[in-house]
Amino acid sequence: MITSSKPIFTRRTLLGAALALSASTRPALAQSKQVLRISSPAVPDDWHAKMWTVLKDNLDKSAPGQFDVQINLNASLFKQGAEPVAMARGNLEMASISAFDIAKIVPEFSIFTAGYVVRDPAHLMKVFNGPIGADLFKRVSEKMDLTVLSPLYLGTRQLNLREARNVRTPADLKGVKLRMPGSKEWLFLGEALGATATPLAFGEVYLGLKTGTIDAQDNPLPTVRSAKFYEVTQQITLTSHLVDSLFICVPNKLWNALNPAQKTKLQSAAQAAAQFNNTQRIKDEAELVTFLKTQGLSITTPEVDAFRKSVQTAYLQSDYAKVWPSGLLERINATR
Ligand code: KDO
Repeated sequence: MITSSKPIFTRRTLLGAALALSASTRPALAQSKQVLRISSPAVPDDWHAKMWTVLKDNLDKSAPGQFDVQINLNASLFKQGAEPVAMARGNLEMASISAFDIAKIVPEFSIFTAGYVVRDPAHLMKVFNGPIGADLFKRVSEKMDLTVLSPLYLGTRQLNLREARNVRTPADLKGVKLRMPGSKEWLFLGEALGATATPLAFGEVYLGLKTGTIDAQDNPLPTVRSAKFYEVTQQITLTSHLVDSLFICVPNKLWNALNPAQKTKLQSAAQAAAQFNNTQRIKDEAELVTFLKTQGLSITTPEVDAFRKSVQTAYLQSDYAKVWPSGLLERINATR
């Protein structure tokens, strides 16, 4: 019961009401901006984390006031690999999705999870920016409800061992606990390399190497640098087993709601981000062997042909290859 004779609307309540009013008008203003929540497991110092700022700056310039880009790194918003489901549920607007995560839903995509198929970054971009990419991205749209805005080069994956070891062929990795991201597609690659594949999220790899719960991990050299794996490992073995890719995606629902000018601007911002990442990453890959040597790591070159043979045989005999569309491997090989 109100017993006071004071007026109900004091200065404070008026101020409160004014604030509440401004808060209630805020969503309406925000609605005119398309929110783009981005989630990535990448560490801030990695090029494929920094590329999101390139995308944001690009959009702020080309479409001022139209997009609200929110960058979440270190898997702080969604755990690694959970991004496609988060986008399907409407909880995430943008991510760079791995071929391994796409292959879970679009099985023919597993051709890009197989080691020693893509030759180098130029081959990768030619394949995905040409008719092969167009066909496969159509499948991604149909089966995952995602629009691929741009492929990008994650780097060429190399072995990185906690302790120095003579690794010439896959047989030399027998019993080595090689950390791979946690899905059967990744584990298959680890086993094909001759190791005992052990699933672990990216964010736990540094500690795993430090404490010895894993013996090795595989990642491109720029990631070895940015995630500081060189601090807790002694050797890089240049197997170059996977020229790895990611795909910048948005949900179809979001894409279809944009007007044609916004579509063009969003796609070119994604392409600019990917281009920035690719350029920096390729430059880094050429220079990092020297850097890693100065950090005390030994860099060894194995019999790459022995690894290639083992990995290719494993894939060709697997169920993965059974769903590769007839002629696709040949078309990829013939892309120059
Ligand atoms: C990794 O976990 O080893 C991996 O390189 C897999 C990639 O698909 C990608 O998720 C990447 O991590 C992260 O973006 C962190 O660099």
